[in-house]
Amino acid sequence: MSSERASRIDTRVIHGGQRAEPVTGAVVPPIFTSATFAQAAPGEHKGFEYSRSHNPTRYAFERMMASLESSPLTEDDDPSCGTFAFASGMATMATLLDLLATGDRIVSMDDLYGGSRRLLSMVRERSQGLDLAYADLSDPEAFSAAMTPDTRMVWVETPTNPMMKLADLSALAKIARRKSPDAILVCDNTFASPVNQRPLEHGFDIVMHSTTKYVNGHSDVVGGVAVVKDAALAARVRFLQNAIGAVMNPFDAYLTLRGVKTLAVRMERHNTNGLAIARFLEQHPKVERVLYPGLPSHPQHELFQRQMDGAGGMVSFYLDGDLDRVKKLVAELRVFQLAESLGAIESLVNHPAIMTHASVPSETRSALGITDSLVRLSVGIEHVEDLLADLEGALSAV
Ligand code: P1T
Repeated sequence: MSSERASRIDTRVIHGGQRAEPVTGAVVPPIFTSATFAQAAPGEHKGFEYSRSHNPTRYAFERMMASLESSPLTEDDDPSCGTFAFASGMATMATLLDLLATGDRIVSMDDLYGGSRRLLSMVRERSQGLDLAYADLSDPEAFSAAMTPDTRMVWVETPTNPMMKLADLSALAKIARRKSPDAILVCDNTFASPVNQRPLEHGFDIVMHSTTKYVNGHSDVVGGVAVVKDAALAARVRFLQNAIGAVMNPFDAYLTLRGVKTLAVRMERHNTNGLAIARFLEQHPKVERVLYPGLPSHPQHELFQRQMDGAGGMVSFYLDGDLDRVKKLVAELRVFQLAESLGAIESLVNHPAIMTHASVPSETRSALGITDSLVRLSVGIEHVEDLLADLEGALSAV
C-alpha cells in the first residue's frame, strides 16, 4: 500500500491506507451504498457480507486514520487495520465504554467535553454501574493516586475541552502500566488532530476522535473514529462495532476521507492563526487570562513542546467582566460565529457554561474554572488580520 512508502504525515493524509479501486482503477474510493453483498454459496463471499459489518468506503477512511495515528496494525491483522468509524464522537465513546463490564472502574480526566462527561455520569454510571473516578490528569501525581489496581480504563482528553489542560501521555502510560497493567488507555485526540499529536506513539492503547472536528474540518459531517494499537483489542472493538451498530455511513466516510486530505495544510494555518490570536488576546487589557498551550505563559508549555507538533486553533480566555459583557462581545463579533462545535475552516465562538458544557453540574464547572466569563474560540483558517480585526472591534465595543 502506498502509505508504507509515505512516512511524513503531510503525505499520509493524501495516500495513507489508500490504493486504486481494484475493479476500475478509480483513484478516489467509490461510495459503496449497497446494504448487502452477494454470496456465491452460504458463507462464501469476498470479505463483505453486510454493510454494518463491512463497507469498502468506510474501510478506506478507517485505513487512512490508522495511518495518520501511527497504528502498527496492517490489513493482515485486521481488514481496516484496527480502526473503526462511527456515527459520531459520542457513538465512538459509547462503543469503547462497552469494552468494560458492569461495575468496572474508569479513571477519567476531570475536564472533558460536556457530552463525554454526560455519557459517563448521567448514562453509564446508571446503566452500566461504572465506578467513575475523575481526577486532574494534567498532574501525574493526582493520576497516580486515582490509579488503583482494579482500574480497567483510563479516559484522557489532551488538550482538554475547554480548559486546554494537557496530560503527559508517556508519563501517564508508565504509571498506568505499573499500577494496573491491563487497564485500557484511551486518549480523545479531537482537539489536537493527528497532525499535532499521536497518542499511540506515547504508549496509549486507543486513540479516538470526534471526526466532526479537525479530521473532517468542514462542519458538514458528524462522525467519530477509534484507532486501536493491539490486534486482540482491535478484535474486541470490531465485535462491538458490529454488535452495537453505530457505524459511520458510506456517504459520511467518503466526505470525511475527502476532508482529511487537507488536514496537514489546514492545521498549519490553524496553528499559526491560533498562536497569533492567543498572543493578541494575552496583551489585550479587557482579557484577564488566555489558555493556549502554545503560549509560554501556559503552565504546561514545556510539555506542549515535547508532546505536540502545533498548538492548534482552540483558544480559551477569560474576559474581564460578567456574563452580560460576554454576551455583548459575542454579539459584536462578525467573522466568528456563535455556535457549538470546533475544528473546522470557519471561526466559531462558544460560551462553554451555557452551551457545550451546560450538562456539567454547576459546582463541577466552578471547580474546573468554567465560569460565565470563559469564552472558547475555534480559530479557523481565514486571513488572520480579519480575525484580529473582528476581535479588536468586538472587544473595544464591550
Ligand atoms: O459531537 P460528536 O461528534 O458526537 O463528538 C463528541 C465530542 C467528543 N470529544 C470531544 C473532545 C469533543 O469536543 C466532542 C464534541 N464537542 C463539541 C461539539 C464542542 O463544541 O465542544
